[in-house]
Amino acid sequence: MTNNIILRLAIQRKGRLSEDSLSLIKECGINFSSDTSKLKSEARNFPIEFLFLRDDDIPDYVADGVADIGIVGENVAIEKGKNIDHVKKLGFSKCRLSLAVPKEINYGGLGFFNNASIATSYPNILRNYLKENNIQAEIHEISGSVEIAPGIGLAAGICDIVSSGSTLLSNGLKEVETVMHSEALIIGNQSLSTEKKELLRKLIFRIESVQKGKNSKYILLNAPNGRLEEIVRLLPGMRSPTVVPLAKKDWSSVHSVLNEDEFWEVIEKLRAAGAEGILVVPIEKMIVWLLPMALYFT
Ligand code: PRT
Ligand code: ZN
Repeated sequence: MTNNIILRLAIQRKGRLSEDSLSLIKECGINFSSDTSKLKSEARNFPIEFLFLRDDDIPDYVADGVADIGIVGENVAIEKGKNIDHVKKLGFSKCRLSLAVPKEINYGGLGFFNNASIATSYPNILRNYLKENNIQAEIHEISGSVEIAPGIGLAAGICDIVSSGSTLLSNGLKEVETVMHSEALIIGNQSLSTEKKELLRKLIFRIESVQKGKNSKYILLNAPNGRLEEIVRLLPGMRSPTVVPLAKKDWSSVHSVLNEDEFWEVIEKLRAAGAEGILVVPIEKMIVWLLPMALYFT
């Protein structure tokens, strides 16, 4: 038992990470008040407390142990360079950190940035990237509205977060290099007690079950027994498909789980193999012990 031990999770108070972070926790069956105007909130049915903070402060709080874990963009986790564990990528708030230049520039490669100045809010990531690529550039650190820097003559280019690309476009810029890809990430304090690690393991187990469910579909179909072998071969299932006889002679019902990525391709093959009455049902949660999580906790 983990009596009175509470895991403290830092979540962005307001911004691009907040909503998806809160929904993910709720999908894990954890009930709490998501009123982020408060500083803290405690769950009613899981030993976890939420701290609502600015995303830039979260790596510090986690490194110092004020929070045990936090959800931030990988870009922030890496930029802050704190001693924290990167526990689990969450698959939302996907974006990239890119170099961009005015669209009229005839860009011929990274050499363009030699002896040029680049405006960014990510000086550490940019410095490493330039070093790895042997480029000598001057880094102008600015905290917001980076995209206006070339237009006002502050820098030749910028290094900033890009998602749809429309901010660059509306500021007359074009993306020329990707420095890193980023998504939301759970970070963790490096000296969590055994009890807190156990709570974190439980939380991640739930998160992975929700994510796996979202990426999978439950499929039911009818098949003539003569084609069963071929159809079963197309459906891996969690272990193997379930096959039950139909009331109609020489027919069976086959149930299985399909991954979203291979879904349409397999459906086509099933149809060609004689499957009929195919039903597809969403899966709320799928309980599987996944390897990356097992590795983190061993
Ligand atoms: O107030 P607080 O400090 O907590 O929040 P913030 O304003 O610093 O961060 P926020 O909420 O903007 O972003 C939080 C995290 O979301 C970032 O650290 C990224 O990991 C991730 N993320 C995903 C993004 C974007 N997409 C994004 N599009 N962060 C910022 N942007 C900005 C970008 O800076 C640029 O101004 O959106 C603009 C570009 O978007 P497009 O779609 O026009 O390309
Ligand atoms: Zn921020």
